[in-house]
Amino acid sequence: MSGIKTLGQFIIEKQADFSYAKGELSRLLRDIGIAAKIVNREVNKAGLVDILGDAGTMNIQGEGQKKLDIYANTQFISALTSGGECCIVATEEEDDFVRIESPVSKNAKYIVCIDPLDGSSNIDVNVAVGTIFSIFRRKSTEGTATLADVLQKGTEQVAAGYVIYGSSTMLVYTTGKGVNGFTLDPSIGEFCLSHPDMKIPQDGSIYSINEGNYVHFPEGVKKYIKYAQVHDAASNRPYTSRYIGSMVADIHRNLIKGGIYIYPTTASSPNGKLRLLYECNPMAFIVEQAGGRASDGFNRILEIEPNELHQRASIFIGSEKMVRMAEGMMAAEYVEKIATIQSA
Ligand code: P6P
Repeated sequence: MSGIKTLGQFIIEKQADFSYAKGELSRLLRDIGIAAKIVNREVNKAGLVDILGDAGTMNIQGEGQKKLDIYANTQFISALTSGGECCIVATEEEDDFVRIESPVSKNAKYIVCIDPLDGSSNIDVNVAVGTIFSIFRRKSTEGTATLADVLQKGTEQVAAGYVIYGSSTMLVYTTGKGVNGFTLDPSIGEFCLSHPDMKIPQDGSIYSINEGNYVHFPEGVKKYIKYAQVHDAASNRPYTSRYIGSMVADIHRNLIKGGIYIYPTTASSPNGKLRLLYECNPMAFIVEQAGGRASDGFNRILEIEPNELHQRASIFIGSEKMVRMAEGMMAAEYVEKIATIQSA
């Protein structure tokens, strides 16, 4: 395997970057990689085995769960349990956090927040889906970890990553020292370094948003969409609209090509749709580490104080110049609202 660097080799090599590291985080990332390979196998067989379609259950969000949602959730919890480095898993598919209690997890010090299979509405139509994970070190030092160990700001993450099950399967992660991408080579069953030191272009010409919700968008978002559609060759406009319906796939494309992904407040999601702990925070950590920007339109995502497990947030994430432009239009709307109130 000359010239190939596997995920495992890379993790061990980078472990030296952390003086405190005794291998626990390395083993935790290994465990996630193992579960991702198992989920990938089922995603790739979907359609051939009875893994498509609805599970007939709802998650706490009131969303219908797909069979593959449940399968992926089970695989990641199982891998994290047998790996012994994780004491709590907070997952989109469980109402409450899952405390990992096994003889090997007795001194586990990591918390994993995860969306086991994001974009699962796309599974039945063979469109890319993904896994998103966020890793914290528990803050409590005695007894068993509690909800307070889970509800940490995004700035406290020690690692974050996603897996995209697309034309190829990739695992992209950061531990706060840049972003690296690994492509699964099925012939050897290993994730191999394929995208070292990923950097998002500072500007771009792709915008990703579900324009079907246009009438319910904040005025600042409406203004940004109209700005994106103006013909102005000097600024590469009109931009291209690309919306896959899988956050992982849309953000992965924007990470490579440049672009902005926006999920603002809408009538059906007055606090935004995406979940702070296991969607917004990890993707914000990754994009910031790649040189991009992520906010809720006003505040840095990573600085938002979580109050509950499945807390939602608006998200504007991607190329720094594009996010700043959209934030400027959100701020202008806010200033206009204040002026209107004051002049009333
Ligand atoms: P809508 C998938 O359910 C998800 O959480 C993201 O992956 C995706 O970008 C978004 O929701 C799609 O939501 O309301 O546009 O269908």
